[in-house]
Amino acid sequence: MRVNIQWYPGHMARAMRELEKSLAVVDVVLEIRDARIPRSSHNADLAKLVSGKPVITILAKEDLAERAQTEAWIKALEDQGLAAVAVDFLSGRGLRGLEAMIRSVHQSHIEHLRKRGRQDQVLRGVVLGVPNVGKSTLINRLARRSAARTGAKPGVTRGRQWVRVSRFLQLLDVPGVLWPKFDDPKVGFNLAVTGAISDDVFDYVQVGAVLAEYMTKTKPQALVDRYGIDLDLEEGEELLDAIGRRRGFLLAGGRVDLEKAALLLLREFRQGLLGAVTLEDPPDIPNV
Ligand SMILES: Nc1nc2c(ncn2[C@@H]2O[C@H](COP(=O)(O)OP(=O)(O)O)[C@@H](O)[C@H]2O)c(=O)[nH]1
Ligand SMILES: [Mg+2]
Repeated sequence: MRVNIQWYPGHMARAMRELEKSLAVVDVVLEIRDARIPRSSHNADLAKLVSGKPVITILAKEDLAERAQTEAWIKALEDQGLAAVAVDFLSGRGLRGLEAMIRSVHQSHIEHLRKRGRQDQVLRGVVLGVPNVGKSTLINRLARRSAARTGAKPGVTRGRQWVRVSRFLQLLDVPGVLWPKFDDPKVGFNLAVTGAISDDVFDYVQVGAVLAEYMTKTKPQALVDRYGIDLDLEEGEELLDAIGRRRGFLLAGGRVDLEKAALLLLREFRQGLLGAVTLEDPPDIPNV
Protein backbone atom coordinates (compact mmCIF):
# COMPACT_ATOMS: atom_id res chain seq x y z
CA MET A 1 0.00 0.00 0.00
CA ARG A 2 1.12 3.52 -0.73
CA VAL A 3 0.89 6.56 1.44
CA ASN A 4 1.30 9.72 -0.57
CA ILE A 5 3.26 12.14 1.48
CA GLN A 6 3.48 15.76 0.41
CA TRP A 7 7.08 16.04 -0.53
CA TYR A 8 8.72 19.38 -1.20
CA PRO A 9 12.40 18.73 -1.95
CA GLY A 10 13.33 22.42 -1.64
CA HIS A 11 11.56 22.74 1.67
CA MET A 12 13.14 19.54 2.98
CA ALA A 13 16.61 20.62 1.94
CA ARG A 14 16.12 23.94 3.74
CA ALA A 15 14.84 22.19 6.86
CA MET A 16 17.87 19.92 6.77
CA ARG A 17 20.26 22.88 6.53
CA GLU A 18 18.51 24.53 9.49
CA LEU A 19 18.82 21.31 11.41
CA GLU A 20 22.53 21.06 10.68
CA LYS A 21 22.98 24.59 11.99
CA SER A 22 21.11 23.67 15.16
CA LEU A 23 23.17 20.54 15.64
CA ALA A 24 26.35 22.57 15.37
CA VAL A 25 25.51 24.56 18.51
CA VAL A 26 24.32 21.79 20.84
CA ASP A 27 26.12 19.44 23.21
CA VAL A 28 23.48 16.72 23.32
CA VAL A 29 20.70 15.41 21.09
CA LEU A 30 17.46 14.12 22.54
CA GLU A 31 16.06 11.83 19.87
CA ILE A 32 12.43 10.93 20.41
CA ARG A 33 11.07 7.85 18.71
CA ASP A 34 7.54 6.51 19.00
CA ALA A 35 7.61 3.38 21.20
CA ARG A 36 5.06 1.73 18.88
CA ILE A 37 7.33 2.16 15.84
CA PRO A 38 10.92 2.61 17.03
CA ARG A 39 12.32 1.78 13.58
CA SER A 40 9.94 3.75 11.36
CA SER A 41 10.17 6.86 13.53
CA HIS A 42 13.97 6.92 13.31
CA ASN A 43 16.07 8.66 10.69
CA ALA A 44 18.98 6.41 9.76
CA ASP A 45 21.18 9.41 8.88
CA LEU A 46 20.90 10.86 12.37
CA ALA A 47 24.14 9.30 13.60
CA LYS A 48 26.01 10.89 10.67
CA LEU A 49 24.36 14.26 11.28
CA VAL A 50 25.24 14.44 14.97
CA SER A 51 28.80 13.20 14.42
CA GLY A 52 30.11 12.21 17.79
CA LYS A 53 27.75 14.17 20.03
CA PRO A 54 25.96 12.25 22.75
CA VAL A 55 22.47 11.11 21.79
CA ILE A 56 19.80 10.04 24.26
CA THR A 57 17.15 7.91 22.55
CA ILE A 58 13.71 8.29 24.08
CA LEU A 59 10.88 5.87 23.28
CA ALA A 60 7.87 8.11 23.87
CA LYS A 61 4.22 7.11 24.25
CA GLU A 62 5.30 3.94 25.99
CA ASP A 63 1.79 3.82 27.50
CA LEU A 64 0.49 3.03 23.98
CA ALA A 65 3.07 0.30 23.28
CA GLU A 66 3.38 -3.23 24.63
CA ARG A 67 5.56 -3.18 27.69
CA ALA A 68 7.49 -6.38 26.97
CA GLN A 69 8.18 -5.21 23.41
CA THR A 70 9.36 -1.83 24.68
CA GLU A 71 11.74 -3.52 27.11
CA ALA A 72 13.10 -5.67 24.29
CA TRP A 73 13.55 -2.54 22.15
CA ILE A 74 15.44 -0.75 24.93
CA LYS A 75 17.72 -3.76 25.27
CA ALA A 76 18.29 -3.90 21.50
CA LEU A 77 19.14 -0.18 21.39
CA GLU A 78 21.49 -0.55 24.36
CA ASP A 79 23.15 -3.47 22.59
CA GLN A 80 23.87 -1.03 19.77
CA GLY A 81 25.63 1.20 22.28
CA LEU A 82 22.82 3.75 22.59
CA ALA A 83 21.53 5.34 25.79
CA ALA A 84 17.81 4.57 25.60
CA VAL A 85 14.84 5.08 27.89
CA ALA A 86 11.07 4.59 27.56
CA VAL A 87 8.82 7.42 28.73
CA ASP A 88 5.12 8.13 29.03
CA PHE A 89 5.02 11.91 29.05
CA LEU A 90 1.40 12.01 30.14
CA SER A 91 1.87 10.13 33.42
CA GLY A 92 5.55 10.96 33.77
CA ARG A 93 6.58 7.31 33.91
CA GLY A 94 10.23 7.00 32.92
CA LEU A 95 10.88 10.71 33.29
CA ARG A 96 13.24 10.30 36.23
CA GLY A 97 15.31 7.80 34.28
CA LEU A 98 15.56 10.28 31.44
CA GLU A 99 16.56 13.08 33.79
CA ALA A 100 19.27 10.85 35.27
CA MET A 101 20.65 10.22 31.77
CA ILE A 102 20.69 13.95 31.03
CA ARG A 103 22.53 14.59 34.32
CA SER A 104 25.10 12.00 33.42
CA VAL A 105 25.73 13.58 29.99
CA HIS A 106 25.90 16.96 31.73
CA GLN A 107 28.54 15.69 34.17
CA SER A 108 30.76 14.36 31.38
CA HIS A 109 30.28 17.59 29.46
CA ILE A 110 31.45 19.72 32.38
CA GLU A 111 34.45 17.48 32.98
CA HIS A 112 35.36 17.59 29.30
CA LEU A 113 35.27 21.40 29.34
CA ARG A 114 37.14 21.66 32.63
CA LYS A 115 40.04 19.69 31.19
CA ARG A 116 40.24 22.40 28.55
CA GLY A 117 40.27 25.12 31.18
CA ARG A 118 36.66 26.23 30.65
CA GLN A 119 34.12 26.82 33.37
CA ASP A 120 30.85 26.53 31.39
CA GLN A 121 28.11 24.87 33.37
CA VAL A 122 25.28 24.81 30.90
CA LEU A 123 24.35 21.86 28.71
CA ARG A 124 22.69 22.76 25.43
CA GLY A 125 20.45 20.36 23.63
CA VAL A 126 17.97 19.93 20.83
CA VAL A 127 14.95 17.65 20.63
CA LEU A 128 14.53 15.75 17.36
CA GLY A 129 11.73 13.53 16.13
CA VAL A 130 8.85 13.09 13.71
CA PRO A 131 5.80 15.36 14.06
CA ASN A 132 3.50 14.60 16.99
CA VAL A 133 5.92 12.27 18.72
CA GLY A 134 6.01 14.43 21.86
CA LYS A 135 8.83 16.95 21.33
CA SER A 136 6.97 19.94 22.81
CA THR A 137 5.53 17.81 25.59
CA LEU A 138 9.03 16.65 26.52
CA ILE A 139 10.31 20.22 26.72
CA ASN A 140 7.37 21.28 28.89
CA ARG A 141 7.78 18.23 31.10
CA LEU A 142 11.47 18.83 31.66
CA ALA A 143 10.93 22.53 32.20
CA ARG A 144 7.98 22.08 34.57
CA ARG A 145 7.00 25.58 35.61
CA SER A 146 10.38 27.13 35.35
CA ALA A 147 10.36 27.29 31.55
CA ALA A 148 11.40 30.69 30.38
CA ARG A 149 12.61 31.88 27.09
CA THR A 150 16.00 33.38 27.19
CA GLY A 151 17.47 35.52 24.49
CA ALA A 152 20.08 34.27 22.09
CA LYS A 153 23.17 33.48 24.09
CA PRO A 154 26.41 35.18 23.20
CA GLY A 155 28.81 32.82 21.58
CA VAL A 156 26.21 30.85 19.69
CA THR A 157 24.56 31.55 16.39
CA ARG A 158 22.72 34.85 16.35
CA GLY A 159 18.95 34.83 16.66
CA ARG A 160 18.63 31.38 18.08
CA GLN A 161 16.15 31.11 20.93
CA TRP A 162 16.78 28.88 23.89
CA VAL A 163 14.35 27.54 26.42
CA ARG A 164 15.92 27.47 29.83
CA VAL A 165 14.74 24.15 31.19
CA SER A 166 16.77 24.28 34.39
CA ARG A 167 19.82 26.16 35.62
CA PHE A 168 21.93 23.64 33.78
CA LEU A 169 19.94 22.69 30.74
CA GLN A 170 18.88 24.75 27.76
CA LEU A 171 17.02 23.42 24.77
CA LEU A 172 16.62 25.03 21.38
CA ASP A 173 13.09 26.31 21.31
CA VAL A 174 12.38 25.04 17.80
CA PRO A 175 12.44 21.29 18.10
CA GLY A 176 13.65 19.67 14.91
CA VAL A 177 11.41 17.60 12.77
CA LEU A 178 13.48 14.78 11.38
CA TRP A 179 11.67 12.65 8.81
CA PRO A 180 12.75 9.07 8.24
CA LYS A 181 13.14 7.80 4.69
CA PHE A 182 9.95 6.67 3.01
CA ASP A 183 11.51 4.10 0.66
CA ASP A 184 9.62 1.36 2.44
CA PRO A 185 5.83 1.84 2.19
CA LYS A 186 5.54 0.25 5.62
CA VAL A 187 7.28 3.27 7.10
CA GLY A 188 4.62 5.54 5.58
CA PHE A 189 1.87 3.32 6.93
CA ASN A 190 3.37 3.24 10.42
CA LEU A 191 3.79 7.01 10.51
CA ALA A 192 0.24 7.54 9.26
CA VAL A 193 -1.33 5.12 11.73
CA THR A 194 0.47 6.60 14.72
CA GLY A 195 -0.44 10.17 13.74
CA ALA A 196 2.92 11.55 12.61
CA ILE A 197 1.54 12.30 9.15
CA SER A 198 -1.54 14.48 9.20
CA ASP A 199 -4.73 12.81 8.05
CA ASP A 200 -5.38 15.07 5.09
CA VAL A 201 -2.35 13.92 3.11
CA PHE A 202 -3.05 10.21 3.04
CA ASP A 203 -5.95 8.05 2.05
CA TYR A 204 -7.35 7.15 5.43
CA VAL A 205 -9.68 4.47 4.13
CA GLN A 206 -6.61 2.70 2.78
CA VAL A 207 -4.59 3.20 5.96
CA GLY A 208 -7.58 2.29 8.15
CA ALA A 209 -8.13 -0.87 6.11
CA VAL A 210 -4.50 -1.94 6.54
CA LEU A 211 -4.73 -1.23 10.27
CA ALA A 212 -7.95 -3.25 10.57
CA GLU A 213 -6.30 -6.18 8.78
CA TYR A 214 -3.22 -5.91 10.98
CA MET A 215 -5.39 -5.92 14.11
CA THR A 216 -7.40 -9.00 13.05
CA LYS A 217 -4.17 -10.88 12.44
CA THR A 218 -2.41 -9.86 15.64
CA LYS A 219 -5.09 -8.84 18.18
CA PRO A 220 -8.49 -9.93 16.89
CA GLN A 221 -10.03 -9.80 20.36
CA ALA A 222 -9.40 -6.06 20.58
CA LEU A 223 -11.60 -5.50 17.51
CA VAL A 224 -14.26 -7.86 18.83
CA ASP A 225 -14.34 -6.20 22.25
CA ARG A 226 -14.45 -2.68 20.90
CA TYR A 227 -16.67 -3.04 17.83
CA GLY A 228 -18.39 -6.40 18.30
CA ILE A 229 -17.50 -7.55 14.81
CA ASP A 230 -17.22 -11.09 13.47
CA LEU A 231 -13.91 -12.86 13.81
CA ASP A 232 -14.21 -14.51 10.42
CA LEU A 233 -13.79 -11.24 8.53
CA GLU A 234 -10.32 -10.78 7.09
CA GLU A 235 -10.24 -8.18 4.37
CA GLY A 236 -9.56 -4.56 5.40
CA GLU A 237 -12.52 -2.82 3.78
CA GLU A 238 -14.86 -5.61 4.94
CA LEU A 239 -13.67 -4.94 8.46
CA LEU A 240 -14.20 -1.18 8.10
CA ASP A 241 -17.62 -1.92 6.66
CA ALA A 242 -18.50 -4.03 9.71
CA ILE A 243 -17.18 -1.39 12.13
CA GLY A 244 -19.15 1.36 10.36
CA ARG A 245 -22.30 -0.73 10.33
CA ARG A 246 -22.04 -1.45 14.06
CA ARG A 247 -21.68 2.27 14.72
CA GLY A 248 -24.47 3.21 12.36
CA PHE A 249 -22.27 5.16 9.94
CA LEU A 250 -24.64 4.81 7.00
CA LEU A 251 -24.89 6.81 3.81
CA ALA A 252 -28.01 7.25 1.69
CA GLY A 253 -28.96 3.87 0.26
CA GLY A 254 -27.66 2.00 3.29
CA ARG A 255 -24.01 1.89 2.24
CA VAL A 256 -21.47 2.26 5.05
CA ASP A 257 -19.50 5.49 5.27
CA LEU A 258 -16.05 3.87 5.11
CA GLU A 259 -14.24 7.17 5.60
CA LYS A 260 -16.01 7.74 8.88
CA ALA A 261 -15.29 4.18 10.00
CA ALA A 262 -11.61 4.51 9.07
CA LEU A 263 -11.27 7.81 10.92
CA LEU A 264 -12.91 6.31 14.00
CA LEU A 265 -10.60 3.31 13.96
CA LEU A 266 -7.50 5.49 13.53
CA ARG A 267 -8.56 7.90 16.25
CA GLU A 268 -9.37 5.15 18.73
CA PHE A 269 -6.16 3.29 17.93
CA ARG A 270 -4.14 6.46 18.59
CA GLN A 271 -5.97 7.03 21.88
CA GLY A 272 -5.05 3.53 23.02
CA LEU A 273 -8.69 2.39 23.07
CA LEU A 274 -7.72 -0.81 21.23
CA GLY A 275 -5.12 -1.55 23.89
CA ALA A 276 -1.35 -1.16 23.78
CA VAL A 277 -0.03 -2.13 20.35
CA THR A 278 3.56 -2.23 19.17
CA LEU A 279 3.71 -2.28 15.37
CA GLU A 280 7.41 -3.15 15.00
CA ASP A 281 9.30 -6.00 16.62
CA PRO A 282 12.76 -5.29 17.96
CA PRO A 283 15.59 -6.81 15.92
CA ASP A 284 16.50 -10.37 16.98
CA ILE A 285 20.13 -9.81 16.28
CA PRO A 286 21.57 -6.48 17.32
CA ASN A 287 23.40 -4.92 14.38
CA VAL A 288 26.46 -3.86 16.30
N1 LIG B 1 -0.33 8.73 25.14
C1 LIG B 1 0.67 9.61 25.07
N2 LIG B 1 0.52 10.77 24.41
C2 LIG B 1 1.54 11.63 24.36
C3 LIG B 1 2.79 11.35 24.97
N3 LIG B 1 3.63 12.38 24.72
C4 LIG B 1 2.93 13.27 24.00
N4 LIG B 1 1.67 12.84 23.79
C5 LIG B 1 0.61 13.52 23.02
O1 LIG B 1 0.99 13.54 21.66
C6 LIG B 1 0.53 14.73 21.03
C7 LIG B 1 1.66 15.45 20.32
O2 LIG B 1 2.59 15.93 21.27
P1 LIG B 1 3.56 17.17 20.95
O3 LIG B 1 4.46 17.34 22.14
O4 LIG B 1 2.79 18.35 20.51
O5 LIG B 1 4.40 16.59 19.70
P2 LIG B 1 5.47 17.35 18.77
O6 LIG B 1 4.77 17.60 17.48
O7 LIG B 1 6.56 16.33 18.60
O8 LIG B 1 5.92 18.57 19.49
C8 LIG B 1 -0.11 15.56 22.14
O9 LIG B 1 -1.51 15.36 22.08
C9 LIG B 1 0.46 14.98 23.41
O10 LIG B 1 -0.40 15.12 24.51
C10 LIG B 1 2.94 10.09 25.68
O11 LIG B 1 4.00 9.75 26.23
N5 LIG B 1 1.84 9.28 25.69
MG1 LIG C 1 5.70 20.56 18.82
